[in-house]
Amino acid sequence: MTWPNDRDHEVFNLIDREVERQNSGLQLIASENFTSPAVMEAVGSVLTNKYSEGYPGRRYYGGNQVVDEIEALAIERVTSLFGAEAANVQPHSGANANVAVYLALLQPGDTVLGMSLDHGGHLTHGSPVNISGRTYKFVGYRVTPSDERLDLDQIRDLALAERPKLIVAGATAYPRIIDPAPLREIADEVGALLMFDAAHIAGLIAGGVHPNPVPFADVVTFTTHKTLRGPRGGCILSRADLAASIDKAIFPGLQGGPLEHVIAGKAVAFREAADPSFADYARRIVANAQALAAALGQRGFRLVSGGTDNHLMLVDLRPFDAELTGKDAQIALDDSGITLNRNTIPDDPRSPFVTSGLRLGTPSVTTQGLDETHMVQIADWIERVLRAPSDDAVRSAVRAEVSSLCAAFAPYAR
Ligand code: DSN
Repeated sequence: MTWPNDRDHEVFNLIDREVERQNSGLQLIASENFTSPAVMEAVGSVLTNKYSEGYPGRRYYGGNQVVDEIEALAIERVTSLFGAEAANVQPHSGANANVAVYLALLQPGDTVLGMSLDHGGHLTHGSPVNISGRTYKFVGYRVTPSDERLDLDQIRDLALAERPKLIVAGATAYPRIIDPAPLREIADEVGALLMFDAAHIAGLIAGGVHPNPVPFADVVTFTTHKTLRGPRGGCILSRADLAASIDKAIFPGLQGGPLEHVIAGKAVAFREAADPSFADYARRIVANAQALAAALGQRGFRLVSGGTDNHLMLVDLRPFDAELTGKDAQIALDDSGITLNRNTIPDDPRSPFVTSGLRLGTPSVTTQGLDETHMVQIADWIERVLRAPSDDAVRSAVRAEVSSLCAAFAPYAR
């Protein structure tokens, strides 16, 4: 064997440090989770060695007998999990999944309706700095100033005025249920296709706590690593008659060789999500988010839209401390062992780099077994740190307490 036999301490010591960071701090980034050892075993397998451009049964390279079975299994599992007619499991990411759908269904310059990024959408829902906004004419819908929720009348009026070819539903920073049924009605009324980007809530849908958009949307995209708890990657579900165009858009349109090791990880995750215990996990994610939101509300933080129906919440820091920015709050909490991200709130007067808000999510802490009483404890820690954001003594005291709780619930063996 020609492999070097000395261990690469530089890289593996860094990975050990990251295991320690994930084990000893609270991970409250709404789009993250702890994936299972079985998923990681698949992703770390020899499948990484294989080129398999094409699709099962029609590849451009030899030696794909096993890979074909793996990819076919992933497709079978995900279509059965969500009740979809067709699936493409090759997107390397959610962004690639979305862009491939546009490539399949649109022509440059076509009009699309999507949720504005600064109100909770995603870069690929038409941001001017993203390929989506540079290629297509995206028109953004927003939450209302009064209740900070989506307003179906506004979306319908916009659809009637703009006559989009596609309506994109879904969000990355919206704490409420998005009901796909009325969006289907609006799409039908204006003759548009409907794409539902379920990246954040795929696990809540699989667990049965949020409505499944598959019966309503022409296409559903999602990532596999957020609430769904699989490996980092994307997936597209569609009506059978759109499948060939979507397959062509992913390969050869946008990507080259698929990551079959990740596709194997996706297959493992789809099986885990079909287990009855996953429904309980999804229910507990939402219960924890609601407990955390309520506890933060009691401590002077304002919850955008008043609370949450899903795995995340957006906190407006201004009523708690008008001078405290999202950026400074994120840094102070990170230094206290509490990891989350700053986020704009609707109509934020500060820039997206600074922000007046924080986004918090409960998929990871729920995976490690924390419950509603722990959420109250977490809200206490957040309040303590943010009352004195530059106080080193407070930060180190909270960091020690966080670490002691996490030691009892470490997601990965040390
Ligand atoms: N970066 C993801 C998130 O945090 O929501 C979206 O792509």
